[in-house]
Amino acid sequence: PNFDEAAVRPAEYEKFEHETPDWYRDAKLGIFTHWGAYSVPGWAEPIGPLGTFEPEYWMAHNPYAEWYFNTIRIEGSPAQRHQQEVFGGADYDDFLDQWKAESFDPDAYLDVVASTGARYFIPVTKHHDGIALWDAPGTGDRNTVKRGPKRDLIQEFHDATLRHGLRFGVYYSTGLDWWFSKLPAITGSIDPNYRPLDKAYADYVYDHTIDLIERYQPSVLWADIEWPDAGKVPGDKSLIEVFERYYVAVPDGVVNDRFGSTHWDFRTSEYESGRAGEAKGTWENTRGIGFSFGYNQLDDETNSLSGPAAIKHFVDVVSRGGNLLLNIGPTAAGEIAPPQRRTLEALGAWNAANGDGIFGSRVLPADVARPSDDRWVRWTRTDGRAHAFVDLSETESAVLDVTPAAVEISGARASDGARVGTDDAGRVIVGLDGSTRPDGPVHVTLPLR
Ligand code: FUL
Repeated sequence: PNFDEAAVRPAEYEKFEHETPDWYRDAKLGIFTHWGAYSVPGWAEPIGPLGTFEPEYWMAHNPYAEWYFNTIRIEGSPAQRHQQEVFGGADYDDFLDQWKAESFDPDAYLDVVASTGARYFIPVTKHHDGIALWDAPGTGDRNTVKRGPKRDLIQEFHDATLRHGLRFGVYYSTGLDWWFSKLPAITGSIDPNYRPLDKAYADYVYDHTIDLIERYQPSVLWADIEWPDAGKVPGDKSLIEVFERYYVAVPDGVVNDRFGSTHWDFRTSEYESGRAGEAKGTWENTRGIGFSFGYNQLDDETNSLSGPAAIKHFVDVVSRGGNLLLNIGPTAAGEIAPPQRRTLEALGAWNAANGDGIFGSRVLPADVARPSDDRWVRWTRTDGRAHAFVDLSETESAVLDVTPAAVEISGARASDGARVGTDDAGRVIVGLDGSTRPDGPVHVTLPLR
């Protein structure tokens, strides 16, 4: 969820305003990873996407498997019954010890990530369950170095990410920590009663964030559910100091909008939630391949993005000036389940062929060409060229709504399997070239005048 737009930003944060670095605007695709003790039960009801349910219903039937520790504490929830039937109502922390990460090879994992064409990778370093994936200060033995996998998973992800030539970022749950705070389960909207706002928690989050910055110099700081209120105001261990130190350590780093109404380099939307903010400035949409971020054994082809659907979602986001942070939820062993793997492979194959019209692109102004949903068409712009992406999976051809004077129609080129030409009325038509349907939108390039 996003922060309250109406809140006023304290003046101390104004000094952080600056242009978003080009690397982030050019990157377009990031890969997220939610991996934790919750990946052991790996169970949630795949009811649908965030942003389409009332909060009370959402929480009792939460499709986010990484929320398992919350959902099983809601009386009468199907997850609570599941926890009773399958695990005899055992403690959540037993999952930390059962989590072995036995098949996890960070380089093999980053091979998959890099093959999608993604330019940055962001693992969860601590989710709302409070378990750190590195030896975080003050966590005692409740981290993956001391228990469960017995590995510094963030260091391993970090090193493999850099070896693969990608930017490394971190997700850290600033706003919720169900271990530190011992607050009751969240049954409706995440109002401040459910969030630890006190100075002790603010200091804890500060120490963790500074430790992440010092150890891993992350190019992205991805907070969630706000910075604790007591740490937002000037003083010892404040968020102001975090930003000061962060931009010194990582001058071209970026931070998301989930610290609160303080400062951000980019806004976030999540599935269908917060999409109104996509119209403004730099933004990133995030979602899982299914309806969960953490691995959910009940997510399958019927409720997950197919390869072509993921490609269309990605192209749609890029055409409107956004980045996509697409999530992988590996199994507790550290494997990527086949429905997710197939989607990532399809996205990667399509990007390898068509990415020249995607990565580094910008929004094409509407006076040059217009998108369409009837016959699905999206546009981008790179140096001197307009790019149309046309879904021909259910139709033989589509008309491009392009201003003739703005492009050189005679210079139009279509990707393999498609052809482009004009009809008697001078309209630009894209059609299939032969009978095989491509695994994603076809790509037409038009020189800009
Ligand atoms: C949300 C969290 O509550 C989800 O579990 C997930 O981490 C998503 C990216 O952000 O706010």
